[in-house]
Amino acid sequence: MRKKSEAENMMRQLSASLSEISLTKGFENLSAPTEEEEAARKAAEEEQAARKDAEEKILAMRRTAEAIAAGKMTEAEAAARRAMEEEQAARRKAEEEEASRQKAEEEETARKKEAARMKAEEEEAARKKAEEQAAARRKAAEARKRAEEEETARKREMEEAARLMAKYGGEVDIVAMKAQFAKADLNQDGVLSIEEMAAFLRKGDPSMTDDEVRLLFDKADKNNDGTMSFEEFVAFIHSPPS
Ligand SMILES: [Ca+2]
Ligand SMILES: [Ca+2]
Repeated sequence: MRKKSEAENMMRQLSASLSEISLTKGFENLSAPTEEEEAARKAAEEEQAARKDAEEKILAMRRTAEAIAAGKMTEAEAAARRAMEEEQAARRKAEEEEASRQKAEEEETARKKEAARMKAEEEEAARKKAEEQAAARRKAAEARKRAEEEETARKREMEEAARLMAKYGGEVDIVAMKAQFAKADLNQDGVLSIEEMAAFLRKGDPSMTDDEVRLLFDKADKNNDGTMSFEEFVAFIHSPPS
Protein backbone atom coordinates (compact mmCIF):
# COMPACT_ATOMS: atom_id res chain seq x y z
CA MET A 1 0.00 0.00 0.00
CA ARG A 2 2.85 2.21 0.98
CA LYS A 3 4.56 1.73 -2.32
CA LYS A 4 1.47 2.55 -4.18
CA SER A 5 0.96 5.56 -2.12
CA GLU A 6 4.63 6.37 -2.38
CA ALA A 7 4.43 5.98 -6.09
CA GLU A 8 1.31 7.96 -6.13
CA ASN A 9 3.03 10.55 -4.03
CA MET A 10 6.03 10.49 -6.28
CA MET A 11 3.73 10.72 -9.18
CA ARG A 12 2.05 13.55 -7.60
CA GLN A 13 5.44 15.17 -6.89
CA LEU A 14 6.60 14.50 -10.39
CA SER A 15 3.36 15.61 -11.68
CA ALA A 16 3.72 18.71 -9.59
CA SER A 17 7.27 19.16 -10.78
CA LEU A 18 6.25 18.53 -14.30
CA SER A 19 3.38 20.72 -13.77
CA GLU A 20 5.74 23.31 -12.39
CA ILE A 21 8.11 22.78 -15.32
CA SER A 22 5.26 22.80 -17.62
CA LEU A 23 3.96 25.90 -16.03
CA THR A 24 7.37 27.51 -16.22
CA LYS A 25 7.78 26.25 -19.75
CA GLY A 26 4.28 27.33 -20.39
CA PHE A 27 5.17 30.81 -19.17
CA GLU A 28 8.29 30.66 -21.31
CA ASN A 29 6.12 29.67 -24.21
CA LEU A 30 3.77 32.52 -23.51
CA SER A 31 6.57 35.08 -23.24
CA ALA A 32 8.07 33.87 -26.50
CA PRO A 33 5.41 34.75 -29.07
CA THR A 34 4.63 32.49 -31.88
CA GLU A 35 5.12 33.51 -35.53
CA GLU A 36 1.46 34.28 -35.78
CA GLU A 37 1.61 36.32 -32.68
CA GLU A 38 4.72 38.08 -33.98
CA ALA A 39 3.06 38.75 -37.31
CA ALA A 40 -0.03 39.99 -35.57
CA ARG A 41 2.08 42.15 -33.34
CA LYS A 42 3.98 43.51 -36.32
CA ALA A 43 0.78 44.11 -38.17
CA ALA A 44 -0.61 45.91 -35.17
CA GLU A 45 2.55 47.98 -34.88
CA GLU A 46 2.46 48.76 -38.58
CA GLU A 47 -1.18 49.72 -38.33
CA GLN A 48 -0.44 51.92 -35.35
CA ALA A 49 2.49 53.51 -37.16
CA ALA A 50 0.35 54.03 -40.23
CA ARG A 51 -2.36 55.58 -38.09
CA LYS A 52 0.22 57.72 -36.39
CA ASP A 53 1.62 58.74 -39.75
CA ALA A 54 -1.83 59.51 -41.02
CA GLU A 55 -2.59 61.49 -37.87
CA GLU A 56 0.68 63.32 -38.22
CA LYS A 57 -0.06 63.96 -41.87
CA ILE A 58 -3.49 65.23 -41.02
CA LEU A 59 -2.01 67.32 -38.25
CA ALA A 60 0.68 68.62 -40.62
CA MET A 61 -1.97 69.33 -43.23
CA ARG A 62 -4.05 71.07 -40.62
CA ARG A 63 -0.97 72.97 -39.52
CA THR A 64 -0.19 73.77 -43.14
CA ALA A 65 -3.77 74.84 -43.70
CA GLU A 66 -3.63 76.89 -40.56
CA ALA A 67 -0.27 78.26 -41.61
CA ILE A 68 -1.71 79.06 -45.00
CA ALA A 69 -4.74 80.59 -43.39
CA ALA A 70 -2.49 82.40 -40.97
CA GLY A 71 -0.26 83.31 -43.85
CA LYS A 72 -3.20 84.64 -45.85
CA MET A 73 -4.43 86.63 -42.94
CA THR A 74 -0.96 87.98 -42.32
CA GLU A 75 -0.67 88.76 -45.99
CA ALA A 76 -4.03 90.50 -45.97
CA GLU A 77 -3.10 92.29 -42.84
CA ALA A 78 0.32 92.98 -44.25
CA ALA A 79 -1.28 94.25 -47.47
CA ALA A 80 -3.60 96.44 -45.42
CA ARG A 81 -0.73 97.53 -43.27
CA ARG A 82 1.41 98.14 -46.33
CA ALA A 83 -1.39 100.15 -47.90
CA MET A 84 -1.80 102.05 -44.65
CA GLU A 85 1.93 102.57 -44.39
CA GLU A 86 2.07 103.67 -48.00
CA GLU A 87 -0.80 106.06 -47.33
CA GLN A 88 0.95 107.32 -44.22
CA ALA A 89 4.21 107.62 -46.15
CA ALA A 90 2.40 109.45 -48.95
CA ARG A 91 0.71 111.72 -46.40
CA ARG A 92 4.03 112.27 -44.63
CA LYS A 93 5.68 113.03 -47.96
CA ALA A 94 2.84 115.39 -48.89
CA GLU A 95 3.16 117.07 -45.49
CA GLU A 96 6.92 117.32 -45.91
CA GLU A 97 6.44 118.74 -49.39
CA GLU A 98 3.85 121.17 -48.07
CA ALA A 99 6.19 122.15 -45.21
CA SER A 100 9.04 122.48 -47.70
CA ARG A 101 6.80 124.54 -50.00
CA GLN A 102 5.69 126.75 -47.12
CA LYS A 103 9.30 127.14 -45.99
CA ALA A 104 10.35 128.04 -49.52
CA GLU A 105 7.41 130.45 -49.71
CA GLU A 106 8.37 132.01 -46.37
CA GLU A 107 11.98 132.25 -47.48
CA GLU A 108 10.88 133.81 -50.76
CA THR A 109 8.65 136.25 -48.88
CA ALA A 110 11.48 137.07 -46.47
CA ARG A 111 13.86 137.44 -49.39
CA LYS A 112 11.44 139.76 -51.21
CA LYS A 113 10.87 141.71 -48.01
CA GLU A 114 14.62 142.02 -47.44
CA ALA A 115 15.14 142.99 -51.09
CA ALA A 116 12.37 145.59 -50.81
CA ARG A 117 13.88 146.87 -47.56
CA MET A 118 17.32 147.08 -49.13
CA LYS A 119 15.88 148.73 -52.23
CA ALA A 120 14.02 151.24 -50.04
CA GLU A 121 17.23 151.85 -48.11
CA GLU A 122 19.17 152.31 -51.33
CA GLU A 123 16.50 154.63 -52.67
CA GLU A 124 16.48 156.57 -49.41
CA ALA A 125 20.30 156.75 -49.49
CA ALA A 126 20.21 157.83 -53.15
CA ARG A 127 17.51 160.40 -52.33
CA LYS A 128 19.57 161.74 -49.41
CA LYS A 129 22.69 161.78 -51.55
CA ALA A 130 20.83 163.64 -54.31
CA GLU A 131 19.50 166.08 -51.71
CA GLU A 132 22.96 166.57 -50.28
CA GLN A 133 24.40 167.06 -53.75
CA ALA A 134 21.64 169.55 -54.58
CA ALA A 135 22.28 171.32 -51.27
CA ALA A 136 26.01 171.35 -52.00
CA ARG A 137 25.31 172.73 -55.49
CA ARG A 138 23.02 175.37 -54.00
CA LYS A 139 25.63 176.23 -51.40
CA ALA A 140 28.35 176.42 -54.07
CA ALA A 141 26.09 178.57 -56.28
CA GLU A 142 25.31 180.82 -53.32
CA ALA A 143 28.99 181.09 -52.46
CA ARG A 144 29.79 181.87 -56.09
CA LYS A 145 27.02 184.46 -56.21
CA ARG A 146 28.20 185.96 -52.93
CA ALA A 147 31.76 186.09 -54.23
CA GLU A 148 30.51 187.71 -57.42
CA GLU A 149 28.48 190.23 -55.43
CA GLU A 150 31.44 190.95 -53.20
CA GLU A 151 33.64 191.35 -56.23
CA THR A 152 31.05 193.65 -57.84
CA ALA A 153 30.73 195.66 -54.63
CA ARG A 154 34.50 195.87 -54.33
CA LYS A 155 34.77 197.06 -57.94
CA ARG A 156 31.98 199.53 -57.40
CA GLU A 157 33.71 200.89 -54.32
CA MET A 158 37.00 201.17 -56.17
CA GLU A 159 35.27 202.95 -59.06
CA GLU A 160 33.46 205.20 -56.63
CA ALA A 161 36.68 205.96 -54.79
CA ALA A 162 38.44 206.65 -58.09
CA ARG A 163 35.61 208.92 -59.18
CA LEU A 164 35.60 210.79 -55.89
CA MET A 165 39.38 211.07 -55.94
CA ALA A 166 39.14 212.51 -59.47
CA LYS A 167 36.38 214.89 -58.38
CA TYR A 168 37.90 216.15 -55.17
CA GLY A 169 41.54 215.43 -55.74
CA GLY A 170 43.57 214.67 -52.63
CA GLU A 171 41.24 216.73 -50.44
CA VAL A 172 38.95 213.84 -49.50
CA ASP A 173 40.08 211.03 -47.26
CA ILE A 174 38.02 208.33 -48.89
CA VAL A 175 38.90 205.70 -46.25
CA ALA A 176 37.94 207.99 -43.33
CA MET A 177 34.71 209.04 -45.12
CA LYS A 178 33.87 205.43 -45.78
CA ALA A 179 34.31 204.65 -42.09
CA GLN A 180 32.07 207.56 -41.10
CA PHE A 181 29.43 206.56 -43.65
CA ALA A 182 29.49 202.93 -42.47
CA LYS A 183 29.06 204.13 -38.85
CA ALA A 184 26.08 206.29 -39.86
CA ASP A 185 24.54 203.49 -41.93
CA LEU A 186 22.90 201.84 -38.90
CA ASN A 187 21.05 199.13 -40.83
CA GLN A 188 24.05 198.46 -43.08
CA ASP A 189 22.08 198.65 -46.34
CA GLY A 190 24.73 200.78 -48.06
CA VAL A 191 22.75 204.02 -48.04
CA LEU A 192 21.64 206.50 -45.36
CA SER A 193 17.94 207.00 -44.67
CA ILE A 194 16.70 210.36 -43.36
CA GLU A 195 16.48 208.84 -39.88
CA GLU A 196 20.09 207.66 -40.07
CA MET A 197 21.12 211.07 -41.40
CA ALA A 198 19.24 212.81 -38.53
CA ALA A 199 21.05 210.71 -35.95
CA PHE A 200 24.38 211.46 -37.67
CA LEU A 201 23.74 215.20 -37.84
CA ARG A 202 22.50 215.41 -34.25
CA LYS A 203 25.82 214.00 -33.01
CA GLY A 204 27.31 217.29 -34.21
CA ASP A 205 24.29 219.46 -33.33
CA PRO A 206 21.79 217.87 -30.93
CA SER A 207 19.41 220.83 -31.26
CA MET A 208 18.81 220.24 -34.96
CA THR A 209 15.07 220.02 -35.72
CA ASP A 210 13.35 217.55 -38.03
CA ASP A 211 12.68 220.34 -40.51
CA GLU A 212 16.34 221.31 -40.60
CA VAL A 213 17.32 217.68 -41.08
CA ARG A 214 14.77 217.37 -43.86
CA LEU A 215 16.06 220.47 -45.58
CA LEU A 216 19.68 219.28 -45.48
CA PHE A 217 18.76 215.78 -46.51
CA ASP A 218 16.69 216.89 -49.52
CA LYS A 219 19.51 219.06 -50.74
CA ALA A 220 22.09 216.33 -50.26
CA ASP A 221 19.88 213.73 -52.01
CA LYS A 222 20.92 214.84 -55.49
CA ASN A 223 19.09 212.15 -57.41
CA ASN A 224 16.02 212.47 -55.14
CA ASP A 225 15.63 208.76 -54.48
CA GLY A 226 14.95 209.34 -50.77
CA THR A 227 18.28 207.90 -49.66
CA MET A 228 21.79 209.23 -49.41
CA SER A 229 24.49 207.30 -51.27
CA PHE A 230 28.13 207.39 -50.24
CA GLU A 231 28.87 209.72 -53.15
CA GLU A 232 26.07 212.08 -52.07
CA PHE A 233 27.38 211.81 -48.51
CA VAL A 234 30.93 212.75 -49.58
CA ALA A 235 29.63 215.68 -51.63
CA PHE A 236 27.47 216.80 -48.69
CA ILE A 237 30.37 216.67 -46.20
CA HIS A 238 32.90 218.15 -48.61
CA SER A 239 30.71 220.98 -49.87
CA PRO A 240 27.68 221.32 -47.58
CA PRO A 241 24.66 222.86 -49.21
CA SER A 242 24.36 226.54 -48.34
CA1 LIG B 1 20.97 202.93 -44.11
CA1 LIG C 1 20.24 209.74 -53.18
